[in-house]
Amino acid sequence: HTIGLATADLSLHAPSQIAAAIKSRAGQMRFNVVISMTEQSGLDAARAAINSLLAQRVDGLVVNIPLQDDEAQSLAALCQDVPVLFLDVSPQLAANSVIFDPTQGAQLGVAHLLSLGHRDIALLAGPQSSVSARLRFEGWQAALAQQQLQATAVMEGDWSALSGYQQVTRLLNEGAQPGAILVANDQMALGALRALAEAGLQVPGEVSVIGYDDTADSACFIPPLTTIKQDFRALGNNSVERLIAMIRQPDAPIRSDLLPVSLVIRKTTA
Ligand code: IPT
Repeated sequence: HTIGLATADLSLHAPSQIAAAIKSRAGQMRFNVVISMTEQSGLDAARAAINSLLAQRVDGLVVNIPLQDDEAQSLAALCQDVPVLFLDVSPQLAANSVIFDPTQGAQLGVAHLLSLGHRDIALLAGPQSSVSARLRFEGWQAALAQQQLQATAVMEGDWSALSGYQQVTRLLNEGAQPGAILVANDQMALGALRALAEAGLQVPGEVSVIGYDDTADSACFIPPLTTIKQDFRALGNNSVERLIAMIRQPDAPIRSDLLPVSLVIRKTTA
């Protein structure tokens, strides 16, 4: 039996760790995994990836590509009788999905900074073409608004470390110096740490930084990164078990599972 994994760019840390976790759980359950990767965002690239997996006669599909609701619906229709499970869609979508709770993650980050007394908070969001990036960004803004606060600066990167470095360098060059930066993923936080170090700013003494993901390397950043942990191993286990259950019981009702995230406090916040 074979599972098809259609995935976002595996040069990014989160999708590659998710793919590793899926591969490892599938192996334990005696399923093969074939992978099709998209380098571009958008519906056409996702459709091509899924078509290539369907042509290989997979028994079910896991789709870890950011998709709008209408895009996910049309791809689910394309799969016809082959069960499909989405990992990067909105929790509102009526489709089979397993996703990390984006609202909880955003709230945990804001609450941590507020508890440390921060009020001057900048946001470094992920690419707004991605549903998860948007939900994290909106979650931050909602959590700040609850305390009658607004972000003092808003930046957007493309998930890469380099984009985090460039965005924060630009912010600092404009003369801004926020007390804290909420970053939508650990890779961009890595770039932000470099920008702050080059500007001679102490983390966390002068600027606090929170990441998002808790990828395997984040505990080894300088300083070790405080972040929102998405447990990729749990997602791998959960999604493989769900998909195999869907393969065995094709007419089970549609279900959207929300996985909790957690705050990991290390050395970049004070
Ligand atoms: C999401 C990561 O949090 C982010 O860092 C980036 O790698 C992105 O994937 C790539 O699409 S995790 C996803 C399951 C929402």
